[in-house]
Amino acid sequence: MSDTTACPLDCYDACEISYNSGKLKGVKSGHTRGFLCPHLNHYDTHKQIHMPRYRGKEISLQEALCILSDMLYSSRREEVLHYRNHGNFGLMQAVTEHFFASYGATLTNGSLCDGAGEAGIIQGRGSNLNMPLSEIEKSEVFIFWGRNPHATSSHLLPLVKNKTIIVIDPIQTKIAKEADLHIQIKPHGDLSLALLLSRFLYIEGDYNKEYLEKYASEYEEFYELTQGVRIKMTLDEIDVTLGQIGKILALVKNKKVAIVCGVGLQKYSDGADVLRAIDSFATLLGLFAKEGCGVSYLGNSQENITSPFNQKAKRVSKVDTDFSKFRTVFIQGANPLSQMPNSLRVKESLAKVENLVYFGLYENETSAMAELILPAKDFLHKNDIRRSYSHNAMLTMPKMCESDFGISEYDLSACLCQAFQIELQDEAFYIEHFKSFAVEYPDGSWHVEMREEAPYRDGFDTEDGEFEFLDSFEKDFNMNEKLFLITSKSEKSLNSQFNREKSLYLNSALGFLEGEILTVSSACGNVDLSVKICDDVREDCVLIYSGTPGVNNLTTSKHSLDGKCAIYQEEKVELSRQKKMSDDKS
Ligand SMILES: Nc1nc2c(c(=O)[nH]1)N[C@H]1C(S)=C(S)[C@@H](COP(=O)(O)OP(=O)(O)OC[C@H]3O[C@@H](n4cnc5c(=O)[nH]c(N)nc54)[C@H](O)[C@@H]3O)O[C@H]1N2
Ligand SMILES: Nc1nc2c(c(=O)[nH]1)N[C@H]1C(S)=C(S)[C@@H](COP(=O)(O)OP(=O)(O)OC[C@H]3O[C@@H](n4cnc5c(=O)[nH]c(N)nc54)[C@H](O)[C@@H]3O)O[C@H]1N2
Ligand code: SF4
Ligand SMILES: [Mo]
Repeated sequence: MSDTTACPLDCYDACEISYNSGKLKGVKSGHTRGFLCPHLNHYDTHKQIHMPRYRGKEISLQEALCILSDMLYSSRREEVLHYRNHGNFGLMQAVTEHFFASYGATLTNGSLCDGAGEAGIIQGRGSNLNMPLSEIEKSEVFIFWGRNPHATSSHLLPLVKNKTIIVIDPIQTKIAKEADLHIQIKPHGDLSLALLLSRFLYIEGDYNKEYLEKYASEYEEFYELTQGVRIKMTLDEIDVTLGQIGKILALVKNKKVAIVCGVGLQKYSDGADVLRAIDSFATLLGLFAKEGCGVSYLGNSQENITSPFNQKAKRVSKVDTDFSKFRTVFIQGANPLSQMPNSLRVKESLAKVENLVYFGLYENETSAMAELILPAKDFLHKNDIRRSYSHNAMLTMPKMCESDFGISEYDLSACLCQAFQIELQDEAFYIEHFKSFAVEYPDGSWHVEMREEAPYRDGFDTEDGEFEFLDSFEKDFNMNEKLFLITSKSEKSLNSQFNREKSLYLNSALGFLEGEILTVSSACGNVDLSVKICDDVREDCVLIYSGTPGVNNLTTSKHSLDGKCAIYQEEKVELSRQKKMSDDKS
C-alpha cells in the first residue's frame, strides 16, 4: 500500500501528504515542503458522524440504504434533486452524479465560489488557465489582490519570501502587514483601480507594443474606456491616492510581476468585470508575454479532463435553488444551510422538502435538519484522485487504511446503480480514466497533459487568438451608504468545517465594545453576533468570516451579472445595539 495521498479539501494548495502510523505530514519535496496547515495537522480532532440516522434515530448502514432506495422509488424522477458542493475536492466525488443523472434526477449548476471572476477571465482570454507555480517562483514582484495567502494558500508564502509585495485589500491582513505597499482600498473599488492603473500605465508608455499589436490589438480602445473614469472623484470614492497609483506602477516597472487574485474581489454583481479589468491591466503590462509574469486566480481544475460519468441532466442553480419544488433532496459534501447565500430563504425552502438526505462527514445546520443522515468515509478510507485549481499536478489518493464507519461515494453509487439497474464501471476504471489525462514527470509526480507551462505566451484561447479587453462596465453600486460586509475565509475553518468563527470584527473607531452583542442587518435578514475589536478592518466595514453561523442571513441569493455566481458582498449592512428578538436568528 502507498503511504502517499493528498489533502481532499477545497483549497488552492492541494498538498501531497504522507501517512504513517496514523500521522499526517506534508511531503518534503514539491510545494508542500514538509508542512501542512492547521486543518490537516488537527484532522483527527474533528468528530465525524459514525452512525446513519433516520428521523433522529441511529440505524445501520444497510437500513439507511434501504430507506434511501425507498425514497427514490416513491418519488417521481423529476421530484429528486442532487445538490453537491466541494466538501471533498476529489474527482471521484462526482460518481454519485452518474447515478443521479442516469436515474433522471435534477442536478445543479452555477457557483458559490469563483464563478463570476472566472466568467470575466474567460471573456478576456477565452479560457481560465492559471499561472503555474514554476513561473510564480521566478516572479520578483507580487500583487496580492483580494487574496489572503496566510489563511487560504499558505504554501505560496515560501515563494514570495524576500520579494517585493504589494497588497490590495480592505483588510490589513498578515501579508498586508509584511508588504512593501498596502492599498487598503474601499471594498468594491477594484474595477476603478484597475482602470486607473491602466490609464496611467498607458500614459507613461510602459507597455509592450509589439506583443499588444499581435495578441491584444484593441488596447487603444481600452485606453479610451479608461479615459471615461474621472480621476479625482474616483480616487476619493475608492480611498486610493494618486501617490499610491504611482508607487504601484514604479514597483512593477521592468520587473517580473505576478498578480495573485482571490475570490474576495468578485463577490459582487459585476465580479466578472473586476477580474476582466485586472486581466486587461495585466495584458497592457505585457504579463502574459514574459517569463515569471502572469495572473493567478482559481484556474479551471478540470480543463482538458473529460468526465467519465453521465453528466446529462436537467440542472438548477446552486445559488438560489428552490428546494421546495422537490420531494427528495440529496445533499452531498455541502452545508447549504450555512454556506448558500440568503440562509433564511434556504431554510424556508428546505423545510418544505419531504425527504431531506444529508451525506457528509460532520454534523452541522444541514445535518440537524435532515430526515436521513448518511456518514461518508473520509479521504483516508477511500480511493480518489484530485486536481488543483492553482497548480497542474494530478494527485492520486489511494485508501490509506480501512474503517468500520461510513460509506464511500463510489460504494453508495454502486449500491444505488444496482438497485435501479444503471450501468457502472469498476472504481479502478474511473480512477485510471482521470489519471490518463496526466503524464509522469522524471521526479515521479503526475501532471495534467497539454497544460502549457506558461499559458498565453503565443496568444489567447479566444476565437481570433487575441485578448478581449473590457469594453464597458456598470456603475450603480452605492459606495457610501451603510457599511460594507466583508465575508472572507478564516484561518481556523474551511468554510463551515473545523473551528468556526462566532464573532463579527469591527474597527474600534465605530465605538462598540469587545464582547457586546450587536444585530447586523441587511435587506435580506439579520443576525446577532458578539463583537471583536480589530483595527485591521476599515471603519466602513463589518468583517464576518465564512462559516460564522448566521452570516448568510445577510446575503442575497441574486446571481452575478455574468458567471451565475453567488454575490456574498453585494448587500450593505447596518449595526444596532438593541437586541431584537426574532426567529430570524440562527
Ligand atoms: N483557511 C481556509 N482556507 C481556505 C478556505 C477557508 O474557508 N479557510 N476556503 C477555500 C475556498 S472554498 C476558497 S474559494 C479559497 C478562497 O480564498 P481567497 O481567495 O483568499 O478568498 P477570501 O478569503 O474570500 O478573500 C481574500 C481576501 O479578499 C479580501 N477582499 C474582500 N473584499 C474585497 C474587495 O472588494 N476588494 C479587494 N481588493 N479585496 C477584498 C478579503 O479581505 C480577503 O483578505 O480559499 C480556500 N482555502
Ligand atoms: N458568507 C460566506 N459564504 C460563503 C463563502 C464566503 O466566503 N462567505 N464562500 C463560498 C465558497 S467560496 C464556497 S466554496 C462555499 C463552500 O460551501 P460548502 O461546500 O457547503 O462548504 P463546507 O462548509 O466546507 O461544507 C462541506 C461539507 O462537506 C462534507 N464533506 C467533507 N468531506 C466529505 C466527503 O469526503 N464526502 C462527503 N459526502 N461529504 C464530505 C462535510 O460534512 C461538510 O459539512 O461556501 C460559500 N459560502
Ligand atoms: S494547505 Fe490546503 S491543501 Fe494543504 S493541507 Fe491545508 S487545506 Fe489541505
Ligand atoms: Mo470556494
